[in-house]
Amino acid sequence: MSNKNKVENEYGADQIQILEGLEAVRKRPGMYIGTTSSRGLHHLVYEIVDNSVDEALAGFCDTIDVYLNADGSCTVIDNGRGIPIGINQKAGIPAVEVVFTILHAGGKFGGGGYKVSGGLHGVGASVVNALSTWLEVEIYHEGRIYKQRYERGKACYSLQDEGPCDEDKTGTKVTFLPDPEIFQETTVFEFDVLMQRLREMAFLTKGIKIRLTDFRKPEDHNDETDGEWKPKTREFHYEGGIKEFVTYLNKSKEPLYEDVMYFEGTKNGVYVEVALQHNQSFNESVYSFVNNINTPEGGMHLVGFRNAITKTFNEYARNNKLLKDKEDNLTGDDIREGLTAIVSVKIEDPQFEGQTKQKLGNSVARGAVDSIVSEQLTYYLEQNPKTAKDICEKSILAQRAREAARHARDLARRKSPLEGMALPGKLADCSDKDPANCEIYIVEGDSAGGSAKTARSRATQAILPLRGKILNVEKARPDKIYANAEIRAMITAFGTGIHEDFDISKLRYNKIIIMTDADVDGAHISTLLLTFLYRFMPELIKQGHVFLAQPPLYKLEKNKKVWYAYSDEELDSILKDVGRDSSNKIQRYKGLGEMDAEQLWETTMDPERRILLRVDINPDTEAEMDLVFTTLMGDEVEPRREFIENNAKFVKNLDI
Ligand code: TSJ
Repeated sequence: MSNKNKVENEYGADQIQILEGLEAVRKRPGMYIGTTSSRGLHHLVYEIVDNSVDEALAGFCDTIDVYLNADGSCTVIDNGRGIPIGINQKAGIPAVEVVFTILHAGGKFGGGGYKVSGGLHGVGASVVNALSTWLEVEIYHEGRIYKQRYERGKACYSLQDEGPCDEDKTGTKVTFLPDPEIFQETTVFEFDVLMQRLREMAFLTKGIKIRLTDFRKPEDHNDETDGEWKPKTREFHYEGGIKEFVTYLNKSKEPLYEDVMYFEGTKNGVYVEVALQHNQSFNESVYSFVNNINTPEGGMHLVGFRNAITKTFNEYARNNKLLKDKEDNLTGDDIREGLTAIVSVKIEDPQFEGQTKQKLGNSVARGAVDSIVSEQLTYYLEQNPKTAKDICEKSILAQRAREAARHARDLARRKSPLEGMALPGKLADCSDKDPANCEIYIVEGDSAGGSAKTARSRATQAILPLRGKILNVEKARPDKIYANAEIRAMITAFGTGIHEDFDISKLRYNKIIIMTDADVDGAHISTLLLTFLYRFMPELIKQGHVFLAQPPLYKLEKNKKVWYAYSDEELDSILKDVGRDSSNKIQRYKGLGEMDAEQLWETTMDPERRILLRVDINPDTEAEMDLVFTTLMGDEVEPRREFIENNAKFVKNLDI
């Protein structure tokens, strides 16, 4: 080693807690990364990038590059100080080797600033190393390059001085190849999945520049694309941070006022950032983060935020006579109607609670968010009376509509099958009483509904035909939504209730299957239905109960034999096999209605033969899913057109 004289940069040796060897990680990877599915695979990248983000938060790095390499490996490079290379006193090896080979509790080295990688991942670089076939690290420090390689967690050689580099170049480069022995489902990184999360990280860390570049060529590329192929690259850089995140989330909605409010401060060791803007819709889209990781179940920071805005707006409305003395206070729900907000806190030692360990438990965060938001929002409202009045007036309208909605909802609830009331008349229910065996097809149109009723397996398959246009819940007032017959039919049939009354244990069907025509109108109806489910019963989607049926696009007959094709590619390949000639009459299905009951059963409903797409939400980037639905269903036509043109992305969110 040629770096003996560079050991002055010693740090935190004793604070690294050596817990156990990397063998344990390989034996039980799920214990360390939650899952070895595609989600776990992508967490490896986030884990490495988190380290660079920490370096940026400490003020020493402003650019992070992520490469997806042609050999399936992933590279992360930053321009920070470089992982320290000095000998760690306790372990007797360079600090960088400690980072990669010893399972540590994370956290403490580095000192100063926040070690933000916590929460669900934040397991450390050693876990990534343990789960990689190989990993290489390069450190650029004082004009030299230091390198080490590991295989399945074990160092291949001790840290090497690889020679000179540019004097003022500093940073860390890590390249790793996920081990297929561990990630048996898939070891292929998805550009779009990484892009969403890296964009989110860039929003959450204002000023940082994060680039993602895909050097992988499409496997089945042909000669035409060969010559002009270029790596795909995206760059994310937001000086405004979460303020720009809110603008991004509201981009396909109509803002109620121009400004995005932004509040920031540190109290009792908690760094708090909040950005918010109301839009003309009726949905609440508030997303909370702790140390850059989203907290779908909220927790103390969210409680503090809600408390602060409820209190502050009521105070403002009273003081300015927007609420009369005899009128009721606005509720939190009233004020949050049409609110898009990001609540982001950074805290030294986050405690996660709840069933899925995603709910922030530190009560110090409640007080910090409450006091910073209350103080700065009060000041903002005083300085911006027009905006303040617009928000109060919208909330007062919401308050009035809430009464009407509650009335309508009570009616819907009383009709709930669980309270012994009738199921919707047009529902053809199944006879099996165990929900685990049961599924419900939501079918567009009476004629297709009729075929489906004939075709179905009566014991386990229920059919609910829906008539006419489905209400767009992105645009309608809550009272109108609850009064809608189709919506009420679905709510009563599913049995779970909605919003805060939602109870998954009352679900009457294990699978909810949306079956629409395989054309543009059918896709539109599917998205309307998905939007309803996402806004009213998101857990149904999150817990994997919602599916899209896949009716075939073509039927091909030749010599009394029949084939069905579910895509143009499939039709081509069938034609290749059976031969394309005048004796086959290809039929293109324009709608479900063109199929008789038997065909519908064979192609779309028979559990043995059908294809179902499971609708899924990436829990790592939930806020972005909100954007998918608002883009598809919102007021602005242009983003929707763009989105539908680019609809491969949407299909990516579906799993077979
Ligand atoms: F994951 C990882 F550990 F492998 C990793 C760490 C991967 C990548 C791409 C970058 C990093 C990383 C670590 N970037 N920057 C740092 N910085 C430090 O580790 C560091 C440097 C100096 C000091 C100091 O006190 O002088 C402290 C720290 C934590």
